[in-house]
Amino acid sequence: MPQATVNWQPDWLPLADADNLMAALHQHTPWQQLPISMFGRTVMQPRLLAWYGDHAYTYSGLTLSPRPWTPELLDLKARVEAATHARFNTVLLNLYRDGSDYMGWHKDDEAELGEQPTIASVSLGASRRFLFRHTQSKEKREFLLSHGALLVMAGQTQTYWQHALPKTQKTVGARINLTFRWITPSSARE
Ligand SMILES: O=C(O)CCC(=O)C(=O)O
Ligand SMILES: [Mn+2]
Repeated sequence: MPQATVNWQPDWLPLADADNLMAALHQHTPWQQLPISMFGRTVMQPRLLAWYGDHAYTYSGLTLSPRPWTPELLDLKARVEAATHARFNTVLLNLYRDGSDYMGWHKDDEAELGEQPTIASVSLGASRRFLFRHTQSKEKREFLLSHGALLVMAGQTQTYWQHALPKTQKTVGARINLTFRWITPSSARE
């Protein structure tokens, strides 16, 4: 991909580990559905989420306090750090309950992520299509994110490409996605 650094490992997590993690996270995570303001209107997000780690997360005027790391998430963080040679201090969990839950086109370019963030995404459960679209050329790329896949976005990816997880008409079960991020709180930035 031009002007991007993307690494896709479809069978990254061993199947038994992926199965155990999917079951545990699906059942035990305190999932929340939050409102988002779009074009001056407030609607519910088409997915559930949970936020863990060392720093709060601010988006669309909402600040989410972090939940403390769990043993499962710390273990997964260590494995993701070993695979990517990067460090992470927070993780966003998204639960797509079925094919009608989705995430629209966006960049992960919030100020607290800094310039050229490395974001590591682990997928569990139902396979879903993940799309990239170049902001200028409109060129598209597609990856299938299946149970146990690791997708790493780094370098200039968030500057030049948007990404999305589209709805699907197919009958699909639940999918959980975890994006590990390094957040620098605003108080620590100049
Ligand atoms: O569910 C996914 O694979 C993508 C999630 C995402 O882009 C995000 O949380 O910012
Ligand atoms: Mn994103």
